[in-house]
Amino acid sequence: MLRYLTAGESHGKALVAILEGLPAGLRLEPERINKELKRRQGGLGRGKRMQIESDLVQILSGLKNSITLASPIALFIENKDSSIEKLHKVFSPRPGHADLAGVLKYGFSDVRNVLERASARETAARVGCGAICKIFLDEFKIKIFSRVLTLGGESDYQSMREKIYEAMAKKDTLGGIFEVVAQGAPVGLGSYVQPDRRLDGRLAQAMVSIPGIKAVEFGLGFGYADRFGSEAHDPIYYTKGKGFIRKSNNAGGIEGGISNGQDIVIRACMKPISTLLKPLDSVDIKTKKSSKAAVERSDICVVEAAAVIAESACAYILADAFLEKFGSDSLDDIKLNYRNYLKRLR
Ligand code: EPS
Repeated sequence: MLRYLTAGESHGKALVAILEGLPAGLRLEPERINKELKRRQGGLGRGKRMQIESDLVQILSGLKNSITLASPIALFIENKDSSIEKLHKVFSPRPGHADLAGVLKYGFSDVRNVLERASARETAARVGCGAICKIFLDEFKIKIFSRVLTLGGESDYQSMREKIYEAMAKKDTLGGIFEVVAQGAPVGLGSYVQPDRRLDGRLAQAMVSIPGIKAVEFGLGFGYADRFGSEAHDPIYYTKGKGFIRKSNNAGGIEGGISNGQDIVIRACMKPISTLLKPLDSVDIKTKKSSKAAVERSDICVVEAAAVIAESACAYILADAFLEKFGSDSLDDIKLNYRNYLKRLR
């Protein structure tokens, strides 16, 4: 139902996105999108680039009087640092980045041709689209939150801060684990009937497509591996007022690729940023001689930002699955369909 494309290089003129498939009749104000863009720019361990950029969106199409027309929505986010034409060439690929695989794949002689688009700056455009999906989901009281669980192996705020300072002092970087929770999603989003319709599969793809994400789990996740089935699954009960209920949520809100009405709980692991101020061994792609990897201005840790991006990724997938189930042309029609569905469930 929904689709989006983004374009833009990290130090190009701007980031743009086209989001298509939203129904007519939804009120969109840029302030709400800007709030999400700002959240993405923050967090412990952000580098100097975020002092330069203050991402603000312009909505170029798809609206009249701030209301969606069901036509494609085009977003534009300007880069303050748009120095792409003046930036120096890069010859030593960074281990962990797209640099080496990218130059070999596309036949480039300058790693910059890869890193400009592979940069996580692209995620500003994605968050723009995700913010709009959040606004849509709000109409149905579906809310998405996130929190950082660990950072460099530490789990309380003070230790996380100290670990970041330690990484800074050592000229190193850090990753971590975050959790995204979607509350209020109805039973019935996604399907088991085809592999590509499974909601968890779709969410996993969206999570792992965020730069730096190396693992994802739902509910109990890897914890399922060492439990008996009797300890792992969520027993089903029924009460007249509430209908079918569970007293646990090990499934993380998804069974058989379908949302089951419980909170959808996703956790993801982000690797440490691959630009190191004390660089790892690499090879100069021109001379083929040993060298140290390129050092670019970078962040120390972006796990908090990744959690915000993951909220957006989750919002996009849930909005897509919602439109698939309840129609996608007019917000009023979708609301009627949704009310009817809830009535049938009761
Ligand atoms: C990034 C390198 C840094 C990050 C950037 C991702 O940019 P710069 O090289 O301009 O300092 O700050 O992230 C963003 C710009 C952003 O908006 O998140 C990289 O190489 O991936």
